[in-house]
Amino acid sequence: MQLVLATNNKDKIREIRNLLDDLQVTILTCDDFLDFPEIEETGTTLEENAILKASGISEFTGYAALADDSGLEVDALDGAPGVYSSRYAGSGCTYADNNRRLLKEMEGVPEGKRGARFRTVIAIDWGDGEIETVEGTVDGRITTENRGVDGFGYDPVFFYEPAGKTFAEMTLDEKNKVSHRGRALIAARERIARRLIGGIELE
Ligand code: ITT
Repeated sequence: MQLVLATNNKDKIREIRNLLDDLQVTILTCDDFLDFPEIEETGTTLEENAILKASGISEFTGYAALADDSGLEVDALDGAPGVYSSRYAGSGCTYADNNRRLLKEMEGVPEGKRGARFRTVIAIDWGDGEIETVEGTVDGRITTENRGVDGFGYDPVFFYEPAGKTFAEMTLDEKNKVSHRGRALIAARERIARRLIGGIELE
């Protein structure tokens, strides 16, 4: 089975590859195609955007495609940045710009009110008219400063209580075991396994 990862985000590709590594599936990425398109995220929910990306790339490549749309939902900001997480500080902004804006918006918010969650919706367009979606979330809280250098995006400001660390202070394996994307991918693995002819052994 061939499965195209419908994303141009190298950080996501690294995490998704790591989690689907042991499946008998050939993972293709944007690097395997000429003029791999950037699908416009015009939806108003993570689910709509995940489906838009999976379907757009499945149509472009002719293969099954898996897309992830993720966002950070901060309680004190009524769920923002949410579906707009990648461009919170404006179009063309960097991860650092987004974190700077978030920490600014959260200035003065007391410790007990800094709750947040990462949410991922994964859509798989099987290329035969069927589309499936699965979801994963993880709860944490927003720090008052950047901590750690690993991971990407909002990882340096997302404190994960059970580990006593931010996601950027955790290794990729530690993060993948508990993260929104990790949890969504465990569900996605099941769907992929069901499609594999003859089935496979899952851990
Ligand atoms: P694609 O659409 O090409 O997949 P993207 O970066 O635009 O890549 P999203 O639309 O899902 O991805 O945007 C989500 C943003 O949320 C992303 O740019 C990061 O800033 C942040 N984000 C997503 N997953 C994250 C993670 O595991 N840790 C920290 N931040 C994350």
